Amino acid sequence: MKYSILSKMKLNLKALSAFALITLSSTIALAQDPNALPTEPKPLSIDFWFYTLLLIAAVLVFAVINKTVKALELTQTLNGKDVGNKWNKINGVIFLIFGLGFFSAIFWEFNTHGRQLLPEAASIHGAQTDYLFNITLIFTGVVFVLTHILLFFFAFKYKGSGKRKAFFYSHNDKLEVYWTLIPAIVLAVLVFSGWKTWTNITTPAPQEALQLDVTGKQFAWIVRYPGTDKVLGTKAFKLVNDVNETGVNYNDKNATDDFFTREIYLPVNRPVKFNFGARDVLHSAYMPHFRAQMNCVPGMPTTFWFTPTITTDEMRVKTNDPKFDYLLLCAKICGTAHYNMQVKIVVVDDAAYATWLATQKPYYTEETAKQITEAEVARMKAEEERKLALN
Ligand SMILES: [Cu+2]
Repeated sequence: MKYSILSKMKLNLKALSAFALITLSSTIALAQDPNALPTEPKPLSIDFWFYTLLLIAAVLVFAVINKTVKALELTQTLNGKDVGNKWNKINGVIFLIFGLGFFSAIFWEFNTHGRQLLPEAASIHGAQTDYLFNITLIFTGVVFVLTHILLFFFAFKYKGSGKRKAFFYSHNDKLEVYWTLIPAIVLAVLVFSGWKTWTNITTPAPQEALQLDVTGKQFAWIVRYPGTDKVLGTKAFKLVNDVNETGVNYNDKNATDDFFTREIYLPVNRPVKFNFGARDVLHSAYMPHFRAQMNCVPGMPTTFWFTPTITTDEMRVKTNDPKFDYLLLCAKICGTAHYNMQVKIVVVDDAAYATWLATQKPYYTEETAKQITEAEVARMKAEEERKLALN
């Protein structure tokens, strides 16, 4: 008897050591800096061993408590006491405490991080989508709170007891009709209003809309405005070179007055249509304050239009933040400097927009034309060399 327990313990000890060795060695391997030179192993920090020992200690303490309780219960059962009801009471109380903690955490989350939400939508359709979001949140929020109160409170109130017997209730047709029909109607209303709003947002842009060409590249946005003719010149990917970054076709007379900007200026209360493109990989033009987002796909033009309703100055007052600025960001993880792909958007009144517009100069001049031709020659030469090398 003694021998067998001892050998079993030894076996367990061996298994435990093997497990610890595998776990620790693989964790150590993962914890190393992949860029570090192999000759200079990174010293392990004290934190690693501290937390590993803490974890082992916690597991052991838990195991000891578990075994002690089991032994106590066994003696109680042997003495003829019913142990089951005691645990039902404890579990019921734990449910109640957990439920209260759960709701407190939700309240904390809303209160703390709710303040970091976006300010009011600065576009017409943005207000509509926000309204949809709020309606959905109210419906689902009420259901969420009610069902969770019932879940935690009922688990406490109707915990197992020797005095009560469960009531057998097979089914109720009326009840089933109610709890199928009511959610079905509510969801149908939500889906229908969502579909209607989306159809509204994605209608073709009005004729008079300001047209902008926005191209994503690793890692910047290239913004082109139509010049005084208000028509963007065409572009073709075959014309892309180091100078003509988006491949604008300058033989098209609509292109010669186009200009590029580092900041997007938009006149308030006028529709603006964005023509999106990408030079290399997928990007996503994200303008959170206008509730606008559209993927920018290489080789596939995409568009989105909206009408800004609040100028930058007005928003600075509303948000009580004198440094507030609207932004165009990239919402697709497109590479190492993805986080830095941003352009400031300035929404101004008509007069300020006209003043800004008057200061912009067409990109295409004699000088740039020369540069584009030179870059094109260089590109073709490089292409020839590449073909020769392949042959
Ligand atoms: Cu990007």
